[in-house]
Amino acid sequence: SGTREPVDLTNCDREPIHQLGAIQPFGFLLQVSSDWIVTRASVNLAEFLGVTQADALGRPASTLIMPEALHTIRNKLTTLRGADVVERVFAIALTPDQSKFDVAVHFNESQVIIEGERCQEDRRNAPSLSMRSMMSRLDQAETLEAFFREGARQARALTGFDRVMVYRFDEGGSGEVVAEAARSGIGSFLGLHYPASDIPVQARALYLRNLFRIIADVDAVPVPILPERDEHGQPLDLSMSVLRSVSPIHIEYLKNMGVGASLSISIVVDGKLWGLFACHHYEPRLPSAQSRSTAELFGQMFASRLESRERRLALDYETKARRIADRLLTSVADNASLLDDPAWLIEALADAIPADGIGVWINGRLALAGIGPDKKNFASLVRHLNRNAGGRIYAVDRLSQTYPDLEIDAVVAGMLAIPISRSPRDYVVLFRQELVRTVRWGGDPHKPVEYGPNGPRLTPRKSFEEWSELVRGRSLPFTEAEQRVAETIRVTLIEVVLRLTDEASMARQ
Ligand code: BLA
Repeated sequence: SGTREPVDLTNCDREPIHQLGAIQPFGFLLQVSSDWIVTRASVNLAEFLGVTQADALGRPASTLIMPEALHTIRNKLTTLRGADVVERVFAIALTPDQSKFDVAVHFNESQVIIEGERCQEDRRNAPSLSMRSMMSRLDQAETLEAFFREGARQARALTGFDRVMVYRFDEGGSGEVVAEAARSGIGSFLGLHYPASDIPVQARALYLRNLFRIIADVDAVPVPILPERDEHGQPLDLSMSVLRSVSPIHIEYLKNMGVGASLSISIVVDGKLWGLFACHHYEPRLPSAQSRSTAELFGQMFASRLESRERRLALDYETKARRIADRLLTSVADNASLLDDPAWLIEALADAIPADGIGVWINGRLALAGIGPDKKNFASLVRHLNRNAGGRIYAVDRLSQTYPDLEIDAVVAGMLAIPISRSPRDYVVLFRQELVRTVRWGGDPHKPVEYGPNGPRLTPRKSFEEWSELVRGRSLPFTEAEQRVAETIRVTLIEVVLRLTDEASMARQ
């Protein structure tokens, strides 16, 4: 509508993408009231049901869809009122000519949304993998990386898309391509990172409710649903719609990449949107409704497998970290001079808290391995820590922003300080390098791109560059689990250092 504020690159997280009032043309949409009178319809209705949108309004649905079919659809509905669930009926005849449709149906408050598309069961060329064998292949993957790779491969086998990526969100909503399965010769996005704005916040919220998104043809002309406003002046909420049309900004993004069709399947772990299977095809592509359902189910199974893997990994990590802390204690107790050997310490901690540098500061003496500030700047860092950290574990991922007066190499971006004496004086400090220097680049991120009407920003390549700018001077954050482990190590080291100081002072007496 003309009253809407135009969407551009600065306000796209406010675009009401669930209320665009249109669908993609590969199906029709009907909204009916609780007494099954048509209250809205897509203007392409006649192509599917032989009745125009204008004629359909105000008529009982049973005059458009055969009563037996309507009965089947209605039966599906009774069980799911109120829930965010879409039910499906495959290969059902809706009209007397007996042509088959795949139908999706869901409640929108008291109204019912019916979406239909022509059944394409004859084109079912997807290999008939059983869910069970797919899961067992996933379970055989030994590492998380192998698990993601296998997931991407299977999602590709199910959808037939040219490129399938496993895209993982981080805390702030930016993300990384952590696995990829692709037709050969189309380059790779593996390892690339993108800013949060590429999948704006309302889209991420929507994908948590509606787990499957198909954009079948980027050149498709959206089909309006009329009337646009109901009698209360409200637009239609298409959040749970299968056919929902697409934001022009996102269409632009896909076109700038040369993509013809896009599909994404949500990966929900512990109730949060962990990531997506993001799939591209370089031609238009519409998998059958049946295989889309299978792919959606696969996404859910994958996510539940991932959830238990992550739990197990967290447990393993804590156990391993406790062992490392124990080993550290025994080694240092046997040989106190090990504390003067930061290279040994960084190695000993590598599996628990990976870092690119370590500084051990005891009695004003500095031993440094890997990256980190020089003695003078280390001393002023220690003064800051003495003032602010209060004897506790302290982590930052933007060192130069936190302490602008330090003169340190921009490569040193993250710090985890572990106070190791009762009086805040001695420290073990771990350092991490700037994130943009540690990312693996898949393909060539500087490859030239074509620009569209919305400018050069709207491609993954350009977005990667923007992401790189966003994270300049930042490291991978030290996680909560890592900080808990650091606390265990702190307690261990305090004992050791205390004993060493006692021994030293006794020796002096
Ligand atoms: C949606 N953006 C998406 C989706 C993905 C991406 C996967 C889900 C829909 C789909 O499957 O196509 C982003 N796609 C990526 C990324 C890669 C990829 C990062 O292949 C990396 C390889 N997008 C922008 C900007 C805006 C924007 C600047 O880059 C807004 C100004 C909007 N993206 C946008 C919107 C959607 C979206 C509105 C929702 C589309 C919808 O479901 O209607």
